[in-house]
Amino acid sequence: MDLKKIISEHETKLKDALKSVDKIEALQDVKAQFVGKKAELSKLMRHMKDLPNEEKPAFGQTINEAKQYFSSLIETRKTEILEERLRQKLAQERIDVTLPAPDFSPGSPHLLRTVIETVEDLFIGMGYLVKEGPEVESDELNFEKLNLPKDHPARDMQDSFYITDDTLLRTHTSPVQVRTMLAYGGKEPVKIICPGKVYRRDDDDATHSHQFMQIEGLVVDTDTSLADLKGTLLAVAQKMFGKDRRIVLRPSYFPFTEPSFEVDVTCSNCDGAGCNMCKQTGYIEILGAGMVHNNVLEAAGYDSTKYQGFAFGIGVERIAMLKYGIDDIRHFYVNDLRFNKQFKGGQS
Ligand code: 2NM
Repeated sequence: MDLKKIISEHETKLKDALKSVDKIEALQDVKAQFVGKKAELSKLMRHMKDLPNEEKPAFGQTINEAKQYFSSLIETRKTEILEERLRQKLAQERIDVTLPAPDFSPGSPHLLRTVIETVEDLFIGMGYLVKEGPEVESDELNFEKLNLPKDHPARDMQDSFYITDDTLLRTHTSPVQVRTMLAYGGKEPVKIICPGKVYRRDDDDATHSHQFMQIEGLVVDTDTSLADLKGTLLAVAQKMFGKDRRIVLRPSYFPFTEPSFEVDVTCSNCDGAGCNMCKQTGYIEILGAGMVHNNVLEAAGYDSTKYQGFAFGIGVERIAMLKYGIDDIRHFYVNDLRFNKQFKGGQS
């Protein structure tokens, strides 16, 4: 038996096989075929027993060396295949940084959020704190402590969503102000605004919604006057509608303030002269306000002989509609992106 010749024949076959293999899985088969237990080379070992003793070591060594050599050929091919696979993967995953960026359609804040934040910024700048509270409120905090006892006719003004006999969806954010006054224990001055969602039983139409946003403000201190209220409201009007605006206070009625006012701002379109936008009046109503009723101060633990307060309530939708020329309050709630996207943080 010419062992060298047999090995050399296997070597040629192995090299041919390796040339045609380009998958790791197929390489496993080649490995089994040429160096595994069932490989031809391994079978040659059986002839060892027929050889004279002195030839046995050399015979075995030759076969083992051949196997090692074959294994190294297979390993080399394996490395080549893996490198080729990696090359292909990298080529496929190559990122073309010169491609135009996809339109990822960034979101924008809701217009009501923008208006609330604009008003918050103004008041934070004047030293106010922003306070929030629950939307489900007690009758006690939503009405009773705001000078609206159970039989008060003004409760009809705000038909509300009751959950139980004494819990309801808040009809204004005033209960947050009551909570704050109570928490201050009738001792500390109060200077807060309370933005948030409120609910009133109403038939929805272009100017009414059963759910809307409000920002209420409250200042309580020992030297608070109507002049402070008026200056504060002028700052709001000018922040929202331009620095040339003026305001007038018209007498009105709210159960929680005395005196109470409706506040009008000079029309930003005609500056008070009268035009279509202001229905020829020169003024547009923007909010309600007043000096906090003594009953409200007392119910919240403040001595009304020492403390006075002013308060106001702003309808966020109304301000947004006036400022941005929006004709239907329902636009704010239906989430039609064609509407929402027109206001990128207030820049329309
Ligand atoms: C308004 C108008 C007038 C108001 C009163 C209070 C409180 F809690 F201090 F009594 N908060 N907000 C108030 C006063 C709200 O909205 C049109």
